[in-house]
Amino acid sequence: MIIVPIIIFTLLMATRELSPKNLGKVGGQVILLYIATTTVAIAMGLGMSNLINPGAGMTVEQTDVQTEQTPSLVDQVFNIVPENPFAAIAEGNILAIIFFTLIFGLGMTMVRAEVESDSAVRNGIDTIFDVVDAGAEVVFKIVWGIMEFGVLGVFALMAALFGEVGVQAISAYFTLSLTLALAIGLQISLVYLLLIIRGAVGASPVAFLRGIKEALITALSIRSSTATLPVSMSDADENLRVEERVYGFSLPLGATINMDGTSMYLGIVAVFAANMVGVSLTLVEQFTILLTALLASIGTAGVPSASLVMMTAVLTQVGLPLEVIGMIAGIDPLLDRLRTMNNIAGDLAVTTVVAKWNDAIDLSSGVWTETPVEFS
Ligand code: DAS
Repeated sequence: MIIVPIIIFTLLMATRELSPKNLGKVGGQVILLYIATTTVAIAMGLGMSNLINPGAGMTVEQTDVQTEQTPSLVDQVFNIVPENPFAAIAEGNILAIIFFTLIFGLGMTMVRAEVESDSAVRNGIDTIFDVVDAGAEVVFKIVWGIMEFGVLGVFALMAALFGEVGVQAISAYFTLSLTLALAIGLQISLVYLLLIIRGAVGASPVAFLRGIKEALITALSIRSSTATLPVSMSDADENLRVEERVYGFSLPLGATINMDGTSMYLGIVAVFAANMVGVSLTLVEQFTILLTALLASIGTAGVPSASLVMMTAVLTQVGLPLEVIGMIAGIDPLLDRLRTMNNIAGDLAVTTVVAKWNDAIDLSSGVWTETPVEFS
């Protein structure tokens, strides 16, 4: 019920941050790197899933697995552009809805930047964005209501699952958690620490970790990127010595649209759901999952368990049963902490390298000069 409103309101809200005025050189670098690290994260998650195969061997019979042949890769890409956006909404064509919403939102920010400040058009666009912000609040309220009562449903689904497949469910939850933890470990160590901090910035990955420690601990404990933002910004300013002209744009944007841990999880759960219903995903379907997870993660809110909501978009796109969301919701508070920590680490790693490229970081002060005592 809530998938389409969530996508439309949260994505339009996210595009408000992408106004052309801050899409200068720094903004462009930040957004391109956010898209790149998120794409790698999803590929890392899918790769790890194909290795570990979470949920395999625990086949539960499902009634609504849509067996219709997924369109070819070329058709999938062409189908992203809807012939009729309203028909796409009516049909629940998630990728097309996401695409049109992003284009419409970017159109609004571009028109807003071009017209006079007091023109009726600009006021109209501000009104639309205000309505969208209010709409997003209403939709989140509905989601929380669903999740409040959904706890009973989660209990029932997990009880039924354990009743149906017995202790195999425990191994399924274990492999799901292991897949996510390993993918996050690789993303943080290889992509952020080795490639970005050591490679592109030429600084000590250990110093970087010391510098963002508070933000990571906050993310682990409150599972909300948005609520961690003040800590991320103070770490960037005081420890990483990044100038505000970079982190003042990159971190609020990152908390809104850059969620590497979340997007990776969306891909992993899609493979988990496919394994649970005995469906093997073709490469085209996995590419569709990557694309949907990338676009859906842009719209995911930085609040606790936001993935569970956006997961509906990814599973719907590839015709997998939504029941799996209820089955894994019980362990989500644990996995959400890891995802949120990854989301924050990704925002700060990209912020650091963009600051380096724009001479907006002082690598001769803050954590960069302290000898890492506990790691020596
Ligand atoms: N808890 C979300 C966040 O704040 C992440 C998620 O649900 O995946 O980033």
